[in-house]
Amino acid sequence: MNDTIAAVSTPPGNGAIGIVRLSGPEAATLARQVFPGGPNPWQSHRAHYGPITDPRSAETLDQALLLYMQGPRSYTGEDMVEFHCHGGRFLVQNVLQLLLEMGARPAEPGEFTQRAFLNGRIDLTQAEAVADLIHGQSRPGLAQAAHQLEGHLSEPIRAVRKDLIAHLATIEANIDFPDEVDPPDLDLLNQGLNRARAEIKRLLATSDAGRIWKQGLKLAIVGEPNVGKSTLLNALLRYERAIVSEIPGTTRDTVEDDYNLRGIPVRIIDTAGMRQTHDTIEAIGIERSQKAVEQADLVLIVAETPKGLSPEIRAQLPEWRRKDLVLVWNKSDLGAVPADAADAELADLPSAHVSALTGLGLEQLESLLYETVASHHQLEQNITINERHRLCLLRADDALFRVAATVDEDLPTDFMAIDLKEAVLAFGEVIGESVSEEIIHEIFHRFCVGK
Ligand SMILES: Nc1nc2c(ncn2[C@@H]2O[C@H](COP(=O)(O)OP(=O)(O)OP(=O)(O)O)[C@@H](O)[C@H]2O)c(=O)[nH]1
Ligand SMILES: [Mg+2]
Repeated sequence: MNDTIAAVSTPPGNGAIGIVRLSGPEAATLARQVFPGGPNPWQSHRAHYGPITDPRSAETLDQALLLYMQGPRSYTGEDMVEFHCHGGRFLVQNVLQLLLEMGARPAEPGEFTQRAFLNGRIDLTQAEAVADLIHGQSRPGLAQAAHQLEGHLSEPIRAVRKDLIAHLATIEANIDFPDEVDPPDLDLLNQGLNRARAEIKRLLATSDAGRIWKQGLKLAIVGEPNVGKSTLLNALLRYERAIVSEIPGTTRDTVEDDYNLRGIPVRIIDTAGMRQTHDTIEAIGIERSQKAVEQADLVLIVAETPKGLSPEIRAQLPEWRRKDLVLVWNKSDLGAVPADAADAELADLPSAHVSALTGLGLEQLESLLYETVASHHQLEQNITINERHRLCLLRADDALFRVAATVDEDLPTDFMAIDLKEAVLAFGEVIGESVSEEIIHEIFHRFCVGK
């Protein structure tokens, strides 16, 4: 962290403005070499206007705004300079190149945010929230990320961790100085363990919603050939994505697109109709249909009124029931009543009557899909945890379970100390208080360069 890093922070391509960033002890000195304008020294947190010039050739590259943010009151906590240039792809690359030639080092992906973390400006959950904000795909997902950036996920973690550290301190003091320090009050310890585990349980329950709002769901449309799967895909997407024809076996390969289900980002997958076939290519397509179901969170089985479900589809139902299933009776414009209306095997499945062709019942189907997801997942959450947090919390919970067992069995306090320490470490890993180099590297390398 002794060197000064530089990167283009706006996406590649031409745009209205392009931002080149510098951070580190030499940021101001380096910037001064290529931006002689404005007062010397620049005022912190003020914009200064002037030319960017190569000092060796006196060639002017651009007229730009320079923003100087003196550390520690900056994103990284170090001295930072941002050049707001005209947003030409080559132009910003030239400005970056000039700064590199003056002595800056190219920043690694996420290195600005990593420095913010290492300098204590933000904790690890806040750094992750920055990435979630950038990659956010839904309004609730963004709201959760913004909340997390404010530190609202760290708060309960810190509180529990602090409480456990206090218990650990008492136990260790008693181990080290048994004559001077009383043994721990086991009732108090048990209460602490219960509170911590209740908090873990509450946080774990939010991981599902976090995944859904931030990463989205996969939805597969399956069924026999010619029932109108591709027509339904097009109707949901509101454009002609897949080929539709009256010939059974039209869709050969899976067809995917992004679809917004009342705010939930959904990857929707239309599949080849399932039937017995001797056609090699169609058979490969049907295999892919099976894979799509396996990978989906939500499966839409399309059937045609009044034909009902074929034996091939029925045979798969027990396996498919492990997913969220919705039954769609299509072609309701033809006026027929579904043959399976009183079918006991299907009675419990949420179902909708639609005409993918005319759009009849489509809104009700979308409501049903949303409700099906909502009924199995607690979608309304201010704060959600991600997979990394989930694994840390599970580890903490295991350790606390062992502490409780040790207390129960009246075992020596040394045993309690070991597992309490493990729980404290796991909590610390969530917020980044105790975290390995590898994990830090892994988290920040998922960021863009320049962030
Ligand atoms: N009347 C009516 N016809 C429909 C409806 N939906 C689809 N069709 C027709 O049914 C035929 C098959 O539609 P597709 O969407 O290609 O069916 P598919 O399930 O994708 O078929 P495969 O790709 O072969 O598996 C086409 O002629 C559609 O116009 C509907 O709601 N009402
Ligand atoms: Mg099709």
